[in-house]
Amino acid sequence: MNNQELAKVFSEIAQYLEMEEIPFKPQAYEKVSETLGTMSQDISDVYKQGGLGAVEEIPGVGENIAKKIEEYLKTGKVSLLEEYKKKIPIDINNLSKIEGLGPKRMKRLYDELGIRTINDLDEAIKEQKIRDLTGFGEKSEDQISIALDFFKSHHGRFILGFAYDEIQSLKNRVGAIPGVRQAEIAGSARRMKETIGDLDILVMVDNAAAKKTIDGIVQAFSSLPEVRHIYASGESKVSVRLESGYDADLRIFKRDEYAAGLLYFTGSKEHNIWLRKLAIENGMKLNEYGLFSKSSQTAIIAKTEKGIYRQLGLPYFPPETRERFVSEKGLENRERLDDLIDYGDLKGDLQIQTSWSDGQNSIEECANQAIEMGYEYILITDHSKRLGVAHGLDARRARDQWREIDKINDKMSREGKKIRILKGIECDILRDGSLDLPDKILQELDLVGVSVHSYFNLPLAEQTKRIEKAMENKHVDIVFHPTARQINRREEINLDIPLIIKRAKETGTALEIDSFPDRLDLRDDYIYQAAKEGVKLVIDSDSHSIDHFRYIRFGIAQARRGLALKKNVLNTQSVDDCLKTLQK
Ligand code: DGT
Ligand code: CA
Ligand code: CA
Ligand code: ZN
Repeated sequence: MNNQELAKVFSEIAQYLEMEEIPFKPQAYEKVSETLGTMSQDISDVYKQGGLGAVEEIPGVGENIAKKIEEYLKTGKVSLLEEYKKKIPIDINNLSKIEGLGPKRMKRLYDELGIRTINDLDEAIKEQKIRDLTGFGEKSEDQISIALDFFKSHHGRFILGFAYDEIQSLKNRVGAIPGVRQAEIAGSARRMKETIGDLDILVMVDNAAAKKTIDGIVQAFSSLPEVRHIYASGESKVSVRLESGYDADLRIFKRDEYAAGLLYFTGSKEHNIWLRKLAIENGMKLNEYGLFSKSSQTAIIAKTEKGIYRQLGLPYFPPETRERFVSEKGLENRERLDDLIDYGDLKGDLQIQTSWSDGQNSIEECANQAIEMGYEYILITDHSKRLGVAHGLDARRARDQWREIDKINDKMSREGKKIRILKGIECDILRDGSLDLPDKILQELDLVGVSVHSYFNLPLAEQTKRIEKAMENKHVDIVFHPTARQINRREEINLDIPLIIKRAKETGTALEIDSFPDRLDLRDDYIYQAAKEGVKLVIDSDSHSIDHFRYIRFGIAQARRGLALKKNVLNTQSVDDCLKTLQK
């Protein structure tokens, strides 16, 4: 997959253009970068199958950008970027991950202090050099310093959702290597953690597999085009750096050992330690090669993960839940496993942006995509007017949109398509907790979602009050991405979470689990608390393109990690029930 690399290239070009203060173009490049970064089809396949013409079909891609894509696919480089890199040689890729450090500021830091890298930035902060630049000051220096600490502590972990397609295709390639009976992803990726440190791949071979077969698998894996560098290669394992930038460990197990290997390398480490302790307490021994009885140190007594759990007197823990079950005490939650929300339980998606604001597709295209997903309904939630950059809707355009939705609903039902398009909004919560659109608009909508897109740094009491006030509005049904974090980029806003959960319950407001891979907001611990309190939850994709609908998987995984039950999640219900329970 070249998509992620190419997305990075265009994002860097966008930032260079902005440094040069070239109007409009930066936004165009940034948009294409986002599209490439999240589209499901491999860009090199698009080009191979349909040439430049097909590339130009991609939303936002004109002739000029298409040619640059072609140049990259042919040469691995885009000359415009190479020229910029010579002129302004800074590590944009990392520096731009520092919240608050936009292109113009990066350029000034380079021009005036010679800052090219994260290390340079670190030193400049330690020497308190940044505060003396005009337009920066002590407060800016502090903010950059905090953002830098955040960057350092999260650096090196990859967002699972953005790497997922590549991981699946790698798994399939490994599965096709001769002698491989089965290949599976283990580790944090199997637990569907938000981010992964490295990738763990497990391979099963026959019990009788010869050393030659196993060596052949190690060899074949090491020479896959996805592998850039081999760190270490042993008898039945190999560690590599992948082209996409992260590391992968491959391990090979014989059929009889495989279940214990899978259990061990799925983790979490704490889960493993607990299981090993339970085994010892029950006179057994558990390691990555098997569960052994006391009487015989050689006979493996369980050949599936389920079997191992059963021997230990435990229910089967789906991988997503294994971080939450790490001691006897956790077992008070064991009956929640029976009713856990599952992939495929959702009947509708409740956060979809269309081309009416900053989405890429029309309402009708989104409705058709919803049918593909097997949904019965979707809620259209374009942004409200305060988000000028997103062309948010004012009252007049909201009304225009409702007429359009009515028309498309009619058209689709005439065509025999079973989907209901609901009228919604993603309305900005203003600084004081009031809303960006008047009640007389909100009351006309099927469902109203509200969210924070500004003033991220308010103190705890003020920020909490702000959300509370929004929830108290009788038209507000859902709080979207309640903590407003962006993984690897921005911390959560300051919120008194227990109080928000309590007030959500009292006001009958639902909290969202936003599935977009770099949001996953609420996070699992908050989902756990909210679900236990019986707060209404919804899971949706926050799609800005029909290519994003598939991200719903990560929101469902997040909900499972928080032990949310099907009944906690209201868009598992049919459209009428869902509306009845969600509307205040
Ligand atoms: P990551 O890679 O940081 O996202 O997280 P994991 O969980 O994938 O961790 P990783 O790749 O270091 O190891 C994979 C699994 O192997 C881990 O989830 C549990 C198991 N494991 C690794 N080291 C230990 C250990 O020292 N003790 C035990 N009991 N299990 C371990
Ligand atoms: Ca790992
Ligand atoms: Ca590993
Ligand atoms: Zn948006």
